[in-house]
Amino acid sequence: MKKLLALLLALCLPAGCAPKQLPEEELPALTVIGVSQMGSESGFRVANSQSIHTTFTEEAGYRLLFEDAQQKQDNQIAAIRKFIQQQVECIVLMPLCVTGWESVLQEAKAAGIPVILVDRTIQVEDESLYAAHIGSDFQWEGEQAVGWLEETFRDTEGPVNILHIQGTLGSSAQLGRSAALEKAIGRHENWSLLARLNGDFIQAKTYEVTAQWLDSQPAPPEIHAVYCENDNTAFGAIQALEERGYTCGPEGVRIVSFDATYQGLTYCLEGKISLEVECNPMMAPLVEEVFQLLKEGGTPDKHYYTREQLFTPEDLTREFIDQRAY
Ligand code: GZL
Repeated sequence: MKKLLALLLALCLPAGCAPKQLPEEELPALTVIGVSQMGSESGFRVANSQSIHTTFTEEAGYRLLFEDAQQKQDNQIAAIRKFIQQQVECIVLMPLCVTGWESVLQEAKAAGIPVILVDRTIQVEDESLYAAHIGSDFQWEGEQAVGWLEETFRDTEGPVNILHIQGTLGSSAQLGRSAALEKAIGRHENWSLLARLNGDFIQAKTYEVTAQWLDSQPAPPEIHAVYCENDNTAFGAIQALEERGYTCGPEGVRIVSFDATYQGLTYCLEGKISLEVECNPMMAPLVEEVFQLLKEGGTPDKHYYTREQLFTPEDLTREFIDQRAY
C-alpha cells in the first residue's frame, strides 16, 4: 500500500521533488494484533470482520494477522498458538463455542499476551484467561423476542405452534437465544414447540433442514411463528416455507429473527419478517479502545455489551435502512 502511494505521489509531482520516503527501519513500528475470526457464515460475521479490517489499519499503526477458522474451533486454537509464537501484542478472539478454551488461553496468559473476546463469550473457571469481552447479551436479546411473541399472541386462546430453528449449537448466541424461548414455552400452556431444528446460523443449511422437516410431516403443519436465531436462518426458513405455499407476515407465519442486517431489515420492511432483534457486529472501535487501555496499563471492565434495539415493519423506512452501516 505504502509503495503504491509513493509511486502515485511521485507520478504527480514535478521531477526531483518526490517526497522523502523514510527508510523501512525508520518507519514507526506497527503494533501486531492477531485476530482469530470463527468464519464467514452470515451477514453479521462479514460485517464483524469488516469492522476489524477498517479499524486495525496500517495507517492507524497496526499490522493485522487475520485468520478465518472456517467454523472450526481446532482452527481457532491453532491460530492462537501461531499468534503466541509470533509474539503478537494482543489476541482478538471471536469464539465459535463456549467450551474448550482453557488450555490454549493458559498458553497465551503464560506468554503475557492479553486476549480480548469479541461477539460471543466463553465459559471458563478462571476469568483472568481473558482481559475483556465485547459483545451482545444473548439472553436479553432472546427475552426481547419472546416478549414480542407474548404480546402478539396475548389474546390467542387456541394453540400457538412455534418452530424453533437454532444457531450453532454450543455457541453463546444460540444458548442465550434458545434459553429465552424455552423458558417462555414453559410459561404458556397453549404454546407448543413443533420442532427444534439446527440451522447453524447458515441460510443453505436452514433451508435444507426446514424443507426436510416440512416434507416429513403427514400433512402441512399449522405454524404460527418461526423463531430464527439469525437473519440467514430466517432467509432459509422463509424460502422453504414459501415454496410450500406458506405466507410469512402479519396474516400468516410470524417470523422472528436476530441481527437486523440490511437484507433482514428489508424483509422486515416488506412484512416477511415480523420482528428483528438487532445484534450489532461493528465492535472493532471499542476493541481498539480496550486494547489501548490495556497498553497504558489500565484494567478494562470484564464485559462491554453493545446497545441494540428492536425493529418491526412499522419502525422502518427504506431511507433508514439505506443509511445503516451493515
Ligand atoms: C451473535 C453472533 C451470531 C449472529 C449470527 O453475536 O455470534 O453469529 O447472530 C452469527 O449471524 O453467525
